[in-house]
Amino acid sequence: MDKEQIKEEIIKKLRRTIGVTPDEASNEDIYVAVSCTVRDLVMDRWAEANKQVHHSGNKRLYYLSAEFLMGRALTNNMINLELYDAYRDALGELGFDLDRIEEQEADAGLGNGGLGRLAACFLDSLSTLEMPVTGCCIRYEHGLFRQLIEDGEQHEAVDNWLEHGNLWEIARPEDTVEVRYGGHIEEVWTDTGVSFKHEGYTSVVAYPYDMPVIGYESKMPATLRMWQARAKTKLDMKNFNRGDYARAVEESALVEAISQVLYPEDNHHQGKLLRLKQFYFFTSASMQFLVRRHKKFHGDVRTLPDYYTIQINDTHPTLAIPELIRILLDEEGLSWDEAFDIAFRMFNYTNHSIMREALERWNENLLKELLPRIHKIITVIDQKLRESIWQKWPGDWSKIDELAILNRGEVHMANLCIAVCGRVNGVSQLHANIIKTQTFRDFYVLYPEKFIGVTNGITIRRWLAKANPALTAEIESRITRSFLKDYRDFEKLRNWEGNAEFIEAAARVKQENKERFAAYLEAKQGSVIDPHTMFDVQAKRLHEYKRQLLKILHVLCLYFRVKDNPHTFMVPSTFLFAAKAAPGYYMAKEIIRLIHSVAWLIDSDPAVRDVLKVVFIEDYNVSVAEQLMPAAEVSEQLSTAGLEASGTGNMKFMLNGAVTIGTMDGANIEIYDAVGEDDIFIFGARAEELRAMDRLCSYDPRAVYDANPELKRVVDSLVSGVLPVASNKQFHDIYNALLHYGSHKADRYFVLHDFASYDKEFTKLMAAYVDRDKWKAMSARNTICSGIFSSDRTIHEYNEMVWHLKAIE
Ligand code: 26W
Repeated sequence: MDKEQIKEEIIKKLRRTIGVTPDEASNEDIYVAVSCTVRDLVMDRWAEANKQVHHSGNKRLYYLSAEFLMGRALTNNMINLELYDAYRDALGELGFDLDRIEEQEADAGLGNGGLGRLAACFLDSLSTLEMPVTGCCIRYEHGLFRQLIEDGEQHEAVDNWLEHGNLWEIARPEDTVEVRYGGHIEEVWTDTGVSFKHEGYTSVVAYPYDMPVIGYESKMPATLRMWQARAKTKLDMKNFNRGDYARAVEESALVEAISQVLYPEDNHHQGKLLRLKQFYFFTSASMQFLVRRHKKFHGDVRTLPDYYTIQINDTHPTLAIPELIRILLDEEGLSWDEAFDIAFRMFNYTNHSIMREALERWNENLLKELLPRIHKIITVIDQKLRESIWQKWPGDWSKIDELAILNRGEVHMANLCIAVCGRVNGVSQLHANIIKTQTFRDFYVLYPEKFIGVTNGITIRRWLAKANPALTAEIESRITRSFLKDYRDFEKLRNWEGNAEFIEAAARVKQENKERFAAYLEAKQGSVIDPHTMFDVQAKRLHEYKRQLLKILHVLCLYFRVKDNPHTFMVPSTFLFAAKAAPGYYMAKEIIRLIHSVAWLIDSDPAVRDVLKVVFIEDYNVSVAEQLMPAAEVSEQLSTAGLEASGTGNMKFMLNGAVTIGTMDGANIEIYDAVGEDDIFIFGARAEELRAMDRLCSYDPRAVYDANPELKRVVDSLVSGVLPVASNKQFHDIYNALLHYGSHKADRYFVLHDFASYDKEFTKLMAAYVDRDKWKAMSARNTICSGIFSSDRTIHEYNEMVWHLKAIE
């Protein structure tokens, strides 16, 4: 389509779908009309592609994930259809600004953080690589909460992303399935053996909506299938007729609660019944649908593994395994051996966190009561696993204790995954090694061939072409646009390494992006920042292991230095924080409060506020990240070594030319390998050092504190009264977490330990920053070396090692 055709189509949609003329249309009307025209184009390709997969018998990936953090669709789709410029011009001629139109769309915030955003990037890459995939998740009525800051504290408001409807989804009533909970299992004996009858259950309707996700110039859009929970009958007429209206709708409300809301805990497992219902809900629906579709096109369930491969995104969708086995046994009449064999060939599992509190374990009785048949199947898998453990380590009960699925009244989901899945992967090289040598050490002895590492990636369509069009233009004018389709072409940028013109051009773009971001932030929340200061950014979920605390304590340290000595060397800096804390995570919320307190302290001090500024960016989400990444100059990646599985924000910053200051953790290590020691700032203890300290209980934070007067002053200020706080509430709990508790538990995340090392490296970073030519070259080199972090490369590796899909011709 060209500009004129686009104008025509938009006007037609305005008239026919909305009933307004262009001169009467609001931004929202235009958003709807424009989206409909883009959707039409996506739909055409989607229909063709799905038909081709069904008939060609190409293998399809089912990517099961409790979260898909999609963000907005409209302009991303335009870019991937290579129609962005045409649309922008067409709209301009109609008197509309595409940037304003874009803002009409609510973010699809169906995820917490890294795991959910990774799933979204994967769909874009899979489609770009023309590989067939269906992502399966829950259609949460409310995604991740909106963050409000009042008096420096986080409050939560409900996310209403569906309020104005969702143009990107299509209901598929014909694919509705039923999911059953509770009840009991009757054994029925016949001549041919035993079969099982589920009785007394409660059923929930799983109602699907599909969203097409189109990659760059793709003929194979991905499908995101979102399941909504519905009651079989909305209204219980018996109660209604008796006049009991509340009771009449009560049951349906209870049922529909299943897809009401995304749980906001990240990296922290709590065994809530509703959450277990959610997980079974979408995995059961997805497996029933998969089997149904397979039978429709290919007949025999025994050939399932030839047509489908399934990826389990962390353990949340684990119940898909016993659910598929249940369908094969109870509904398709296969034997245990046949059903197991099929499951063993279809499932794979990605681990995303080694934090103890992230490992999912469910109370066995809870699971048994909610899902009696699934429990029974898990018992049989557990039995099989125990047999292989016993064979490997005869007589060693401690191994069984550690590796069994059912143990001490709990169901260990990771163990179930590893027992059944063909491949188990970590998400960075370090993380894959930790999994093999620590977290799942004995499993690695039992099944060495299963364990692999596939380093995460990010889609360069969204995180470069969409977020940073100016930098994209500079790159494209040198190496053409082909890298958007073929990630290997990004390497051509290496020829521009050290090229003064490219370096200057990238620096000019960075400055413009900083200015645009400053304007954006002022409009968004009234914060005024100076685009001529250094933009230093830490943006990620708030978690103690990510150590936002280390950063803010260091800012306090800088504050005291400037205050004591106005001539101290200091790069005028803006420290930007963006982070949501889980609503029930007290320490994380305290850290948000502290960041605001330090911001106020500096703002109120004329001696310091011209060189230092702290701003907390409210309500961080995908769309905010798209504005932020291109403007960042310093990327803060401070996690305690060994605890950040990969990180993907680190890659987004690098791609956009920010220089990393970070620990040797997760993918930071691979960023270091890619860019080389001169263009990154590495600090802090290594993972092995910290492990040794943990093992020997040799870390003494108080000794660190006593030995460093500057650090002591900073820590003391948490409780001394110098920090401005609402209602006189100081920061005793943070202070105590650093110094007190039983000695072995104080400063669990080694903040004080790494403080001096961070400070030293930050000083080096500031020296590099003022050497303008040097810094610009560093920044450009970070972009140039970031090609391996394309999620297209990640998908390529999964495909070689795990899925073996064929691209559609
Ligand atoms: C059950 C509670 C719970 C909820 C979410 C446990 C664990 C999670 C996620 C797996 C946490 C998560 O998002 N992990 C992040 O995954 C990213 C993608 O692989 C990595 O880049 C991050 O390092 C990792 O923290």
